[in-house]
Amino acid sequence: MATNRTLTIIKPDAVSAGNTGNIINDIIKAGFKIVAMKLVHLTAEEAGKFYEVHKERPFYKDLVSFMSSGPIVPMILEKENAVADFRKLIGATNPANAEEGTIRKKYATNVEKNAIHGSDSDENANIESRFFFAVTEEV
Ligand code: IDP
Ligand code: MG
Repeated sequence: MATNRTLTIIKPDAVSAGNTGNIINDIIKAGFKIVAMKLVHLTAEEAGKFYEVHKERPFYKDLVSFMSSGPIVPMILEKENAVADFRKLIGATNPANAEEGTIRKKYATNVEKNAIHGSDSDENANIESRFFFAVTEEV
């Protein structure tokens, strides 16, 4: 079942570099509507919980430290085919492999500090939206 919402996070590297406004502009220009948004600074424990699926990966510890290093901007976005279309808009995990014009190509520094998160499935869009927001309906 395809839903029309996804969860994104503008990551600490992009927020601290002053790219929040430009990234939000790209998201809106691509046809996404912002349904919820806030600025929050996660503790290491909270960041660890958000990325729990990656806890066996070699980069987990660094990722948790990076994601709790400064403020981030999570948002729930709405658009037809939101999850897949948003993954396309942000580009590959490693900006070196990201297509021209994608958010990661434009704003990411490297495979870890890659500017932005996008849910990888409708199920995770729901779980991740509930992590940050008091969502009462199916995302
Ligand atoms: P995704 O964000 O494109 O879905 P995932 O594989 O789910 O990529 O990884 C989650 C996050 O972990 C990435 O966005 C990136 O910040 C970080 N990451 C992924 N692979 C590596 C790596 O090989 N080295 C360091 N950090 C990584
Ligand atoms: Mg992922």
